Amino acid sequence: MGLEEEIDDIREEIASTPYNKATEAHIGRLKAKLAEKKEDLDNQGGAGGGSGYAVQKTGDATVAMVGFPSVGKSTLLNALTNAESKVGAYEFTTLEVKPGMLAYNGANIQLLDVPGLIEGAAAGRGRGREVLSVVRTADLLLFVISVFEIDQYAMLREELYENKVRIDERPPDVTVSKRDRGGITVTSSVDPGLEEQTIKDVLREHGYINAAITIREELTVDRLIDAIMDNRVYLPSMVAVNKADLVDPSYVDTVESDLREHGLDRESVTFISAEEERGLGSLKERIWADLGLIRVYMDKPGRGIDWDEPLIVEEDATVGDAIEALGGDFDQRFRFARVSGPSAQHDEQQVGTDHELADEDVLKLILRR
Ligand SMILES: Nc1nc2c(ncn2[C@@H]2O[C@H](COP(=O)(O)OP(=O)(O)OP(=O)(O)O)[C@@H](O)[C@H]2O)c(=O)[nH]1
Ligand SMILES: [Mg+2]
Repeated sequence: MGLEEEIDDIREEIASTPYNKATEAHIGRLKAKLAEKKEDLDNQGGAGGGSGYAVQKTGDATVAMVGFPSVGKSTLLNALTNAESKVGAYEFTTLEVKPGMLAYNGANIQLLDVPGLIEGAAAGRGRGREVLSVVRTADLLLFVISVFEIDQYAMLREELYENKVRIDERPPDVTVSKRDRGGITVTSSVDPGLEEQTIKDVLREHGYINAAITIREELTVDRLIDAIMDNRVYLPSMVAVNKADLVDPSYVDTVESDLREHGLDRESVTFISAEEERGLGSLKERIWADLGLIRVYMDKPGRGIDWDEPLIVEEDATVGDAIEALGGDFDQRFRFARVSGPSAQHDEQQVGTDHELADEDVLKLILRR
């Protein structure tokens, strides 16, 4: 029997087994086996992939735009960035990942037009893998869907899930460590939501014989498997609903109920028209907010405050993180810093490396010579 047939068989057995306490461990074993077989399948004919799609990550952050053909990804990329991506009235105009740079709040945000996620993945593992490898490295996913085809959202999420991308989810709070002896022991600080036998069986199915697992959240079998497999990526996402210019007022109710069906609503998405360049201000604002970046204006000795090119760091960054982002030997020469602005109690407050910065702070480093 080939791997694909084996996978189909396991899938069928899972689907036909009712889920209850008595069958939980059995389903756990099946799901763990399925995850392993899928991994084997993905690793078959491994060498191929990589070329063509390999896009260098640059800038302060990277946003991957995913969407079906012809939803307007290239039009949006062109409207938001310096890129000149080909736009077409037919499907599959864009066959490779196209980068563009969005300048916003003094930051350089790299936008990637990632075409053919669904088709790429369906057309062959090699091709799909190339597309997905780009998605996996992004800091934020921007789903671009057409206002007339809201259900594309569910399909995109499903395809990403199948390909080990977890969206708007935190990594499971679980640690597994191998040991030399003692079998498998389960420790949990909360009710793990699964039978101990299930947890042990799933671990065994993944090849563990002696191991200690510590669980700090309520799990499902799928989340337990995610915790054990170390190749899941966890990405935040947002949704742009494009072609809003084509919506007739009488169709708005339909759009809203379509959104609700997918757990979305008018507030959680951003309506845009890439073609007519509408809604793009809100979209940019939201990208910025979701990336969770802050601007820190450096007060440079003898040159004053650089208001044009702030240092861009993550929102919980400390003075120490800022120094690291600056590079060079500032860390060795650091004596103290002076901070003015939102995070400071008063202007030029003297702080150390563990002071947490806020958006639009002004930072002056006092260094040893
Ligand atoms: N009315 C309207 N048309 C749009 C909008 N955005 C894109 N289009 C049109 O939709 C078609 C497809 O746009 P593209 O930007 O090429 O779409 P894409 O998502 O890049 O498509 P692929 O590269 O094939 O995956 C073109 O004819 C665009 O002019 C919009 O906001 N409103
Ligand atoms: Mg395109």
